[in-house]
Amino acid sequence: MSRVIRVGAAQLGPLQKSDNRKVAVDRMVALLEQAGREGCNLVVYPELALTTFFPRWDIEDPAEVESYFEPDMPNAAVQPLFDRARELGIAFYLGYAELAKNGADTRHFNTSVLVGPDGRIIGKYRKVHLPGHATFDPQRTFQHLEKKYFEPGDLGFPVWPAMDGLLGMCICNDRRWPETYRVMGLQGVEMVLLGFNTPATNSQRPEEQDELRGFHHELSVQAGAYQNGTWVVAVAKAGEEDGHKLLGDSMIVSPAGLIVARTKTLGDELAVADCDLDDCVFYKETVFDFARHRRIEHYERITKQVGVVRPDSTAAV
Ligand code: CDT
Repeated sequence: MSRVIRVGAAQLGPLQKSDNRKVAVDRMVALLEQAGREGCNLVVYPELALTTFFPRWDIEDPAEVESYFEPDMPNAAVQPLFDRARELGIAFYLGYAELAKNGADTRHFNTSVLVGPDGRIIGKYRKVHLPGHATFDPQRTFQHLEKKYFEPGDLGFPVWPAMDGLLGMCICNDRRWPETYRVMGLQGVEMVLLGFNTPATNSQRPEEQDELRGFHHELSVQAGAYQNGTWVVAVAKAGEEDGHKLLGDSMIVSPAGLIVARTKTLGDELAVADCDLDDCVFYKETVFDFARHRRIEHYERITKQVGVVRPDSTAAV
């Protein structure tokens, strides 16, 4: 039985503050149509795909903050995407800002869903590694207030049986953390789907520009793929949003850690690759056969300790 998934990495160009959900959804449906013509079974969209990357602003009006969040998924604005994907029989990953309601209690997450070819939500992931800060930082050239607008995800890093394989999700900054991939790797993940919005400059180090930012992006994704013997599909919202530049370089990375397809522009663009899930097997059964080679007796610090604890320099040797 062939386990090839034809994946479309559906990069979105910029979404301005003035763009409503319909602008985003129309563009996503256009990419979906192209993916259908190219025979894709799975389409991956970016993080926070329905709006501009609002955490770059310190928004004070609670109503304006709430306007970026989705209380329901799907909802009327995104229903055309769900409907068309179901008609075409295409599964998809979608990132959005989630308003989770439990009675009067409301919680805010940076979320993604995996939607099956039948239009049903197979799985939900809430971003664990929130970058940035929680209050206005005057030292930065622009803000990155994810810690103000979202709480850390509470669902862990599950892996779902889907499309004859095991699929996992993460979001943007999660890709920089080896733990993200390893926790999914330990569940046998064969394809990690991830959307991102990565500023093209470092707000705390303006001389750090696209080239190094792009290198760190590729380094993190390629290492995560190889070290866990898994495909990784990383998809950007790219280009200039209200004067703020975001990286492009959406890519599909093989379990060998190789980039097999990538976008070339900073606009709406589809990069397609045939991803054979059986390509994971060699790595999972040899160099990264976890059961044979991992030495968990030496890994205790990874779950017991958050920050760095240096050896006490005054201790006797
Ligand atoms: N959206 C998001 O998570 N962006 C972060 C910026 C961090 S700057 C190193 C990212 O990892 O791309």
